[in-house]
Amino acid sequence: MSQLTHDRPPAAAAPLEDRVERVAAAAYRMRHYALNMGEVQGQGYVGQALGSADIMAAVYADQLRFKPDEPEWEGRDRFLLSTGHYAIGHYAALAEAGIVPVDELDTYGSDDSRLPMSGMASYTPGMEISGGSLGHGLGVAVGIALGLRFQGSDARVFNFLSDGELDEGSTWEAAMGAHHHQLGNLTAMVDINALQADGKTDTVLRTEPLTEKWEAFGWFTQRVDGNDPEQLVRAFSNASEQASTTGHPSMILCDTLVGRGVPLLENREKAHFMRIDESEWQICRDQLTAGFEAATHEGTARS
Ligand SMILES: Cc1ncc(C[n+]2csc(CCOP(=O)(O)OP(=O)(O)O)c2C)c(N)n1
Ligand SMILES: [Mg+2]
Repeated sequence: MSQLTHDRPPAAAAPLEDRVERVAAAAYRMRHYALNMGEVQGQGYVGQALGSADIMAAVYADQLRFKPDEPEWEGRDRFLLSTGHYAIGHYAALAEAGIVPVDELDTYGSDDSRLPMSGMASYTPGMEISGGSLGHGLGVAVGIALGLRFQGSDARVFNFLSDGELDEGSTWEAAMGAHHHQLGNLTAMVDINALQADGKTDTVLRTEPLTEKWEAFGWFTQRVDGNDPEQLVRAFSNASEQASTTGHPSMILCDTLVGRGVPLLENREKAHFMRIDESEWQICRDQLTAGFEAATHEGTARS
């Protein structure tokens, strides 16, 4: 069982460096979980899970209020995964959070598993929406954030989007709605991995300049290295501070690297859906561990 059993956000009381360390350690474990799940099927959206692990770790280990034994607790903050294909990364976060048992990850993608390859709300505890049809998450998030406000709840809504979802008009309609209704209880993150199913984002549909666009839509917007736990933790703190002072919805644009943490996978040509040889999984795990240990050692040597 992880230590993330909180009905108060852990960010509230801890010094910045403790928060960063906790997020980095959670992301490291989550990357291992994702590799283990990928190995069960021999393939999958492993690159996205590795690339977005720091973002999801920052949400689950630093921001979210939830009760692991009571996933539908009314006072919980809502985490909405717009992108059903990122479910493998979300399952890793749910395991780290103690909402899904770590042992259950072995059933990933199998018949009768609660962990199907695309995220589905009716199967998995802690999965708020079924996000297979891209471009709907932010609209649902706006509705939930509005509903919570009508109910007088102080729960927050977090929506995780991919950069491919910015091709969808529905995302921008929702963006306008969030600003119109001054949804300060809504924070969205985009995993800008510069990749989509059909190729690189800038060759499919150019969406830049993103900071300017989100600002023009009335959102408090920050752009960070989405693989840097410290930048993420600081951005989430700024977001909640802004929300309470201005009431604006918050956008955190996160530049990430597909496969992050496993050099063997970081520059794969076919990165959207990866097939990984039987012999490569252990190499992936070893590379992940070596990278994390080197970074931890560097941190210790510096301090
Ligand atoms: C509305 C909709 N259109 C198309 C798809 C098919 N599809 C599944 S994943 C994907 C790529 C979307 O971009 P992104 O999420 O950025 O891809 P990734 O970074 O994971 O490669 C597409 C087009 C879908 N699931 N829903
Ligand atoms: Mg993408």
